[in-house]
Amino acid sequence: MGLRGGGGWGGRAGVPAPGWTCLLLCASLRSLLASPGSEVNLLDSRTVMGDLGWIAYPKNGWEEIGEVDENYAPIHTYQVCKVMEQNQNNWLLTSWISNEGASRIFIELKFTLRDCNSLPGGLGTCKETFNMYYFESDDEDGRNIKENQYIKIDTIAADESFTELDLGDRVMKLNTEVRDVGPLTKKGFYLAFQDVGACIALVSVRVYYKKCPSVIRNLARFPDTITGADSSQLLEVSGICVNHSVTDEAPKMHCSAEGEWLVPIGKCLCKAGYEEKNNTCQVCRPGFFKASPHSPSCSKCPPHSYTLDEASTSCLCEEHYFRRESDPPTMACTTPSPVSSVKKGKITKNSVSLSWQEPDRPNGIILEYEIKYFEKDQETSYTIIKSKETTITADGLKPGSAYIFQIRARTAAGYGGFSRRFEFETSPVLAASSDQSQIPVIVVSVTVGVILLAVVIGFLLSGSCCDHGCGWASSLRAVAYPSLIWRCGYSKAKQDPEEEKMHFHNGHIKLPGVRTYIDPHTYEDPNQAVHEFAKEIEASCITIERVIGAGEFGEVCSGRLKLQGKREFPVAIKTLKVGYTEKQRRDFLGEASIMGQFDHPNIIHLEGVVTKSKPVMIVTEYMENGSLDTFLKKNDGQFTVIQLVGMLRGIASGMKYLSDMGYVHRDLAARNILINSNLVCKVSDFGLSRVLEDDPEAAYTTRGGKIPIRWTAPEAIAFRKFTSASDVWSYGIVMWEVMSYGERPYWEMTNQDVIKAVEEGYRLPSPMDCPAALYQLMLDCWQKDRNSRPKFDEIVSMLDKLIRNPSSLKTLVNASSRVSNLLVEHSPAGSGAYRSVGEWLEAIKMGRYTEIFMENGYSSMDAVAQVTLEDLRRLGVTLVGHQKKIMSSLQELKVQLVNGMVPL
Ligand code: ACK
Repeated sequence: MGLRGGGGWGGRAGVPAPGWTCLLLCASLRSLLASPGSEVNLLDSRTVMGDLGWIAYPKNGWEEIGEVDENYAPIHTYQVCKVMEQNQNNWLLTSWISNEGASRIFIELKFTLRDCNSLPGGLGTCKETFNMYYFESDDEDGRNIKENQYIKIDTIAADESFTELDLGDRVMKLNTEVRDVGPLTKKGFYLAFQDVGACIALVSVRVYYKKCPSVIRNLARFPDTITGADSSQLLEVSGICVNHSVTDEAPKMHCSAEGEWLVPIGKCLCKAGYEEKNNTCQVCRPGFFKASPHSPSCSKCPPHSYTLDEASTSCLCEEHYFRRESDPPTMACTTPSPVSSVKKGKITKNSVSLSWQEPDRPNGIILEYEIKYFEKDQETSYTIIKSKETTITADGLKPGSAYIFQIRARTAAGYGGFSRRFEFETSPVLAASSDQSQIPVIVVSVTVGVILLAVVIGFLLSGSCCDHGCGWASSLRAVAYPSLIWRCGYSKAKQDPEEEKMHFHNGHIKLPGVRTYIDPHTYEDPNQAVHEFAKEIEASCITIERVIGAGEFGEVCSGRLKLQGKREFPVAIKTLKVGYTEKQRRDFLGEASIMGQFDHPNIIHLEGVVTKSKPVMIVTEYMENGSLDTFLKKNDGQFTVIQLVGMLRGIASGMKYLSDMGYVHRDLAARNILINSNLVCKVSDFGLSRVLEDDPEAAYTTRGGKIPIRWTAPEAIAFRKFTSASDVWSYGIVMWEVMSYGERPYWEMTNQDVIKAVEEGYRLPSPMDCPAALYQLMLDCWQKDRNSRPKFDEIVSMLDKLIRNPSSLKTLVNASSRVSNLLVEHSPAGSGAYRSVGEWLEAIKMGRYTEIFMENGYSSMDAVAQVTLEDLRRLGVTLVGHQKKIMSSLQELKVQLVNGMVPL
């Protein structure tokens, strides 16, 4: 690569030799042009092909080097080097730059600066900094304003200056500095660079703003969003559901000042007839259906049903196959073997008695029969009777008339087909007899009796419900045909509409809209519970890739699941080790029976179970970052407070769902939260026994139960009072774990000491750098009186409020009160004098920087006391979390120094 064109600083006495800018530019210039996705350039001097239009004042100050690169594209480098002359004041003004609506802009300067020490004789006047200014203006008219009207942005110093020796070695030291300006209130601005006697080459100037780029998250589209004016501002942005999707919970995200999307809340779901694929909703193909937005994907039509249309929400039964209206669309259409042999019994002139045999091979228990009859050739007007018996008497018929009868059976799979038609004739009218004169009396008495009986049964049933009883009652009440209404004394209008809507499930009343958790223990057969709540997956659909951990019952693996008609996707697979006992199998699958009842973005999602082959497996969604405690420890100090609050919000939202379902977790702890690659946290670990056999943290209490003491509310430890309020206590401990990046609650105190300290009113101190509002929330969760603790919905709203208003998170628990609250005596940074810088850094878990501190002259605590944030950045401590940790520990040390505690 070579450069053509002018020689830059060539020929001037006492200034560095020419050519170094050129060397530098050749190496890197065009490769630097790409800017990160969330940054939008307003100006990049390296990409401007023509004249930049910048003005130097005075004219002999800054000058442009007229160089071009190998493509003859100009390289706009400005230089000035009046290091030998007194009183320099050289200005370089840019042309007007539109801010394109952004209220906070960033300026990235790339420059080189000559080390004054290396300049013979220039030391007296030579400078090693220059100044950057801006002036806001709605248009180009602002160009002629005076320099003193410009507002200073900063003094720019070089991290790396160079000497002639460097030049000889051809080592170029390009400095990059970024500054930001905001809030801007006009349409644009000018920048100015003031030199006061340095030797500088300004190689490039890039001005940009940041935006959160348009994304689709949780099926909601979030538009390109320019970041806010304030460096800590989070903009709440509402998402719009993608095509063919509907809102589940209003989707929102927060655009941070850094252009990152944070804290996704809510989601859209593909509407019925559509399924999610690659962030879009794709239509269900013919032969497939999806009944509700909450179903995860299109499913193949169940046996004996079909659909020829796209976007089907249910499938139609094939001819002669049936499904009850109340059956879910996932249920197969079936046909019981029809009733075949129907025999007539007693026949009078007004009635026909019939009896029949139960079908040979009914597809399930026959719940009832439906008998349809009508006068021959009068099919449009018919009567239906429902009966649990295999006999009926149809009365109220016309004498001497032919009637057609058809009978069908109903099983759990629905109605079968009607039997063939059977024809019977009532007796003809004979001459009046004394017998006949009594008929009306008998009819009336029988009728009154039936009415009374039905009313009494109805009354009893409305008071007490059991599975069998209500099934019987609803079938009795479902009869709405005139003949039977009259006979039974029931009319649909008189029924209690609530009762009619009631569904019973294994003895549990399920009210519409309120789903409650069903304890699999209530099932006599636990296998039934598993299959009720978990899909059976064929082992051949699963590819196990690697072991990722050990569970109580066997290994936990990662792998892939390929279901028919779906793309393969990653899953976690819990296996049941060989040689298990029946109880172990039951307990193992119990977790799936529980998990399978939940459907929430912050609860680990069950894909299904493998029970028909070995090993028995539980397959769940895969969470890339594993368990939260390990993840936080690995990434100590690396997240913004908002990111941490986002994690806490997710966990609280999952817990709110569980408590709404009536499920008490009992082992809520960061180790039982999983986190995925989007930092979404999900509650997991739903062991059936709930005596926490598998939790290494669980210890036996005096009452014999095994309880994870450090996470458990006092009333649950003392008298096993586990409630959603005790889960709230545990949630407070999880908050503490998250804010302290996976620190162990109560450190190395023994369980007995923890129980004692908590009983005596001591509480964990605030984690370092913890926003006061969050610590207050932790203390609220740890109220002794469980009724005074906040509920999970209140916690979710409180965290939402904090996320919406991040400035409320700026007030931190201050160092001294943090220590004075420390009733359990522990604070790495406050635990006394440190003998060395290394010891101090180790104590605050920043040991990795010891070498850098020592190399840069911070070898004593005395020297460390002088460290500023700027120094930290210079030392290469670039992670904001680490900077904060070090600075706040220093602050604390200084407070103690003032109190004469720590000899710095
Ligand atoms: O911290 P980890 O990597 O996350 O180690 C444990 C290990 O298995 C034993 O429980 C990991 N693990 C459990 N469930 C999942 C899951 N659904 N996705 C990813 N990792 C999981 C857990």
